[in-house]
Amino acid sequence: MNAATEARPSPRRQAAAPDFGPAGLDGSPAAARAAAARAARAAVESCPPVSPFAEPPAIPFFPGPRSGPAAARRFIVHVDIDAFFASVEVLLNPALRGLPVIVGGLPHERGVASTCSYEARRYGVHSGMALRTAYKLCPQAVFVRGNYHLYQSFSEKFFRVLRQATPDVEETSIDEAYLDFTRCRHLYPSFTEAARALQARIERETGLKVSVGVGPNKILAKLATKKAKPAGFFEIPPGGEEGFLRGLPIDSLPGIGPKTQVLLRMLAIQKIGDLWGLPRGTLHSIFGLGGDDIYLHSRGIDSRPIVTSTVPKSVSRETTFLEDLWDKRLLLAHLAYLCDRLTLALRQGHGYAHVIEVKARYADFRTEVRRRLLLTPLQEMGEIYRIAEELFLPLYHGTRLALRLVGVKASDLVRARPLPLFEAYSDKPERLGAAVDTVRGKYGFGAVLTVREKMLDAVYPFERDRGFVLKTASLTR
Ligand code: TTP
Ligand code: MG
Repeated sequence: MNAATEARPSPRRQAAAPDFGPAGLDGSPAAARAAAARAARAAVESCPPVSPFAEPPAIPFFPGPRSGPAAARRFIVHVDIDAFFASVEVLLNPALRGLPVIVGGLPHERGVASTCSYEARRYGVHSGMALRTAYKLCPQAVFVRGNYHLYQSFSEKFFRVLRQATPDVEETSIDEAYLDFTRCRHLYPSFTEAARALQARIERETGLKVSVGVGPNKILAKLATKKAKPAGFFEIPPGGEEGFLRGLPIDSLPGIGPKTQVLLRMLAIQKIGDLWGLPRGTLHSIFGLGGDDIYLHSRGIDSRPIVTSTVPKSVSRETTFLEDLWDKRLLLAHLAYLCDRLTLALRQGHGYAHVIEVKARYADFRTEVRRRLLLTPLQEMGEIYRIAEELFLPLYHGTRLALRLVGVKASDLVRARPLPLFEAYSDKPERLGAAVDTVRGKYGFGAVLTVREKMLDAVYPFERDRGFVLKTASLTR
């Protein structure tokens, strides 16, 4: 048995949560926000005016020649496929080229758009938008349900091409990666040319357009890609960092979400350059550890290495139902099926989870999450389902509302299951998983399902190869 305890947020997370200071007199969130803004403004006003370029800041600005010899500069390439799912649909059906295409479901269906073509973005449609809203904004769009397995195979082809350019590839999502060319100095007379050649090669071999950003570290390369989108190439040259960063909107920095933006806008901070006037201590006191990241990233400083391990940080599977659901047995059947798909991904990625999380979204769109930290990381379907069920039942019993979505997530993944100290070691779970995969490899995913999963027969179309075709099969992120 695995000893398991309810997880608390990690200390880093706790510290990173915005410390909004004393609540307003009426204790409402709006009053608390206003009080936080007042406190932040006071903190800012109490600082002497800072001009980061007039006098050397505590931490030097920007990596590269300014902070060391030019040779120490890394050459990081960030690549992201443009409108990925929609582009695959267009590639396979050229009649869609030039049209607004929305992937995720049909206009009258529940659920959200996974993505859309750039033609649809002109009408304000974006990932995560309810399909009905997308239809209102762009009724002439072509709506497609999408096929995750198909996108997965394009993704695999994409990463195969990337790995031919350098061994140092970090996969950050299904269509996005960082590459470090620095170690390949002897292979490439010009890094820039090599990055451009890689872009052309991806397009040739996958048929998909990608955007490429180049910089001396991950944050700058990623921001360069944003500038390059769609289908562009943008390199931040040595010494060009300041000019590049100054005018970018603050929300282009990862980690600056809607709440942080509201607070910063109250301080009249709109652009990354405006952030430079805020001392690190002030950002830290307002946003905790997240404030330190904002301080460093806004200056183009980022020492994070490229993480080449193929084990992702987390794997999740979730689905929105065709109709809100209240039937407990059917809800558990969904949960079991999602656990099955999740553990398949764990086996494929050789990952074991230290944390299992279950998500429930109710009919009123309120979302609740429960997590459990495991002392021994797990991969096996039966055990993960048992924990997911234990986490889910209080979410189900604690409300009178029907549910519109359930999800399960495995995180803090490690590559190998450590040998247990107090239990006999057994490789039975691995052998069972491998046996199931062998049968499925021969006869399709649907060939091996538990009785509980089989209950979904009443709800969804069943395909032998793919199993049940859920309404929205979500991504692994
Ligand atoms: P993104 O790279 O974020 O988006 P994109 O490739 O569609 O568009 P672009 O990069 O040009 O801005 O995500 C890659 C794919 O992941 C996307 O095509 C669909 C899927 N996805 C979801 O399913 N849900 C989401 O919320 C997001 C953001 C993406
Ligand atoms: Mg993309």
